[in-house]
Amino acid sequence: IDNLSHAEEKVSRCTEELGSLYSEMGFEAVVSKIKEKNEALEKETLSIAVTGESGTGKSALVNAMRDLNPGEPGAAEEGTTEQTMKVTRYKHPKLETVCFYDLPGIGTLNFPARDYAKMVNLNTYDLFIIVIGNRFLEHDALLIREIQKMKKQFYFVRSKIDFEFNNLKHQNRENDCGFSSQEVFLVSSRFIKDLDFPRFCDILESQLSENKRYIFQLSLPNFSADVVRKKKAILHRKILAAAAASFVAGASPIPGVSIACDIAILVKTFLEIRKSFGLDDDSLGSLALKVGKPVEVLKAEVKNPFIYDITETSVIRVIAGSTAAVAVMAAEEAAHLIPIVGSVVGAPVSFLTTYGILRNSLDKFEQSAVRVIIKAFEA
Ligand SMILES: Nc1nc2c(ncn2[C@@H]2O[C@H](COP(=O)(O)OP(=O)(O)O)[C@@H](O)[C@H]2O)c(=O)[nH]1
Ligand SMILES: [Mg+2]
Repeated sequence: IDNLSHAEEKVSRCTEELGSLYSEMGFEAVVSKIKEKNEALEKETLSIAVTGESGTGKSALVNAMRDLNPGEPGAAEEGTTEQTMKVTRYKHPKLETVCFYDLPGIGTLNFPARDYAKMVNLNTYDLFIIVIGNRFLEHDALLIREIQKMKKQFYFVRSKIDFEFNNLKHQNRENDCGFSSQEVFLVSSRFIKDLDFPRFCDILESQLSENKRYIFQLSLPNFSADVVRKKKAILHRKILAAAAASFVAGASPIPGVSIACDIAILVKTFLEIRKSFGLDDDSLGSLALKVGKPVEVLKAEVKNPFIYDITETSVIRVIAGSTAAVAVMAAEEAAHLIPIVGSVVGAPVSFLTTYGILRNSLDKFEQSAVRVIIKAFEA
């Protein structure tokens, strides 16, 4: 199943592999394996703590990492000088198992260093981002000591680089806090595709466990073709899960198309793919605002009209249009599969059709997503 998650797998190749999995374990076993993996992925949580002095850009960074512009619904308020007095949670707008936490400063009157770990439940976070200003503070060192006791990962980020670029030219990038082996990532929450932000994400994800890595990748703003490619690999798993769900639902043939698959599952999965690739209206509007371009300019890069019109009717049209490729493949595969599966003759067809239709469209969605990004970020 892991082998199947490669983004570039072809449909035929994939069904071939499924076929062999299938003959070893039986189709029901394959389906429950796919379901089990998908449920684990959907249940997985990622908790990212962000801490640092007031004014260093924490709120802006939490917004940027959740792909929210300042002032958008759900965005953290920027520019408040008030110290955070409690842990504040910010959910990711598209993935609610991914949360950011703005932690209050350590060593303050309300949060003495020795009680801090307990008071903010330090052991519940997966990783820590310490946003530093132009100097390293004793508070940061105190916090790191606590994080190290918990054997958790922490990262230094210096933000607002676009703003402070001129000052920074006269400084060096080393920090002077006794943690000089640790890199300080230079980022700007206004220009996330630039400076160290992409590399920061790469390093961060490389240190996460498998499912946490997947949801982190899915949660990222679409700022590069590389991000889109990673999302595609995860969406491929979602497609397998949709096919498994279609099998379990025991989809019956669609009138007029004469192939079996569950339209509701297809619609839901297409919408999920569109959203993950940032091709829905909200995402495009938000991206347009971020890069200061008219949304129509970005929309014009989406060449496939189906992407803007995902309904039961249009999905049936897609199925009808792709019956030549998909249904033939599905029927051929079914011919191999029927002797193995025995009585549930209709079901594997619905699995293969669902898989085939979604998999065929995934490339088109990806191409549009990449075109939009190129357009959005071109000078
Ligand atoms: N130009 C620019 N301004 C930023 C950036 N990050 C934050 N700011 C601004 O700097 C101020 C402080 O940022 P904020 O995120 O509220 O800092 P916090 O107190 O650490 O949460 C706000 O006015 C932000 O809009 C950035 O990357 N670039
Ligand atoms: Mg703040």
